Amino acid sequence: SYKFWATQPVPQFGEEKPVIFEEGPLKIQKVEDIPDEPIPLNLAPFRWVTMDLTDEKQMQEVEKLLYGHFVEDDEAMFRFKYSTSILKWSLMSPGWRKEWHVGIRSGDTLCAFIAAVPTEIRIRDKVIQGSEVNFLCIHKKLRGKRLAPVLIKEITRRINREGIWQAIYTGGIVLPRPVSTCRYYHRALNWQKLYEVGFSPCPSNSKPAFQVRKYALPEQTSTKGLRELQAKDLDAVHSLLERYLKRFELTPVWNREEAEHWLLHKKDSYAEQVVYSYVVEDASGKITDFFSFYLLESTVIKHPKHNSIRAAYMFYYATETAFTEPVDKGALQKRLNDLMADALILAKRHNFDVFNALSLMDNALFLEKQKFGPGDGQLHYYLFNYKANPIHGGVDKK
Ligand code: YNC
Ligand code: MG
Repeated sequence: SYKFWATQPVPQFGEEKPVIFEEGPLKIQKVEDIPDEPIPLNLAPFRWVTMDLTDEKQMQEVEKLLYGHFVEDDEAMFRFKYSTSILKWSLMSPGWRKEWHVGIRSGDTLCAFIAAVPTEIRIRDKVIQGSEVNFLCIHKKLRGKRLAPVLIKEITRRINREGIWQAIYTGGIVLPRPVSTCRYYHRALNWQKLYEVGFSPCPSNSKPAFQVRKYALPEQTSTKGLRELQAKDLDAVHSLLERYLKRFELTPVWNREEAEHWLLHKKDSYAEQVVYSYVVEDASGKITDFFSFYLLESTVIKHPKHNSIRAAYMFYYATETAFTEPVDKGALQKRLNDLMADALILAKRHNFDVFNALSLMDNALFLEKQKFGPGDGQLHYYLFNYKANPIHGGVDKK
């Protein structure tokens, strides 16, 4: 019943048993066989455009389209609100190409968008030059017209023209065929507000005042040597993260420039801080741990008092505690809990309302203890043109 996805180089449902098979591309092509003209848009009055996100006006057009039409929850209470700062961070990462910021205009109005950035992806022992696709968005009045497959085919063409044949993407909906599925977890920082906007219900056996107390946090962090990430820490953090990510089966591979882009906040480049990163420096000056989270607001649709929720999303983290010989899982669990307890305090200090995390990496070791609760949402991970065995979110290899 997936008319479009049944025609694409992605694993189909029911095709293979969950057994070990050789992993790799599904379809091999050559750049010279990829059309150099856009996919026909047989739908007047629409036309393809390449969005120039270095032009503030065009950046704001993308922001506006997403502001009104991007991802909502099932009950249409909240909608992701991507600021121009977070769009710049997400879409202008090292190696970004203007041609991968694809729009459809009707007259002067931007009415659909899809985007990608290049990224190296490691799937178990193999590393591929790939792309990450996001921000697929069609104006609400143009839904159900089979425009999404056209956008997907056009961005595929533009990526293929650069000799890149694989992509990673995520979504809340089920498509052929997830390589992994994670659950969202939420930790209230400002419970009262989350209650008022209808995000956090009050359990029937509890009272608001009790819930507020349950989620209260200390004023001060407790990890000795904890401080904000600085440019001088990047080599150490890059190497620590690289080693830490080897513990997992599906990860990006960052060079030094990418580590800097994704982790270090640059005041002069962003109107608003997007990424918040912290390191632990021990008495000898060695970086032993780091963690990071980023800001993504959600619009509260139709609420008399609150316009938006400031959500912190757990990003990358790593700790030397993972590398003790012999492996000491208890010590790792304790260290991660100490670090994440401090991450919550820092997020609260920066006025975030909620801390979100997925059931991946080592998060299972701290989610419950740090009072995260499972949400309704799932996030499915997909690979385009790559056959891989299922990846079990959060299960570390060892
Ligand atoms: C989706 N999210 O199944 P079938 S996530 C992929 N990802 O095809 P129409 C999707 N495919 O089932 P509408 C999809 N949602 O017949 C729908 N589809 O095979 C498929 N929402 O097209 C769907 N953003 O145009 C069906 O649908 C076909 O008008 C139907 O538009 C869909 O960014 C959408 O949730 C999502 O703006 C654009 O509802 C619209 O409903 C919308 O009739 C709100 O389309 C915003 C929203 C999605 C966020 C995201 C990741 C996108 C990944 C796309 C796939 C990339 C593949 C790799 C390409 C590069 C390859 C290389 C190398
Ligand atoms: Mg459509």
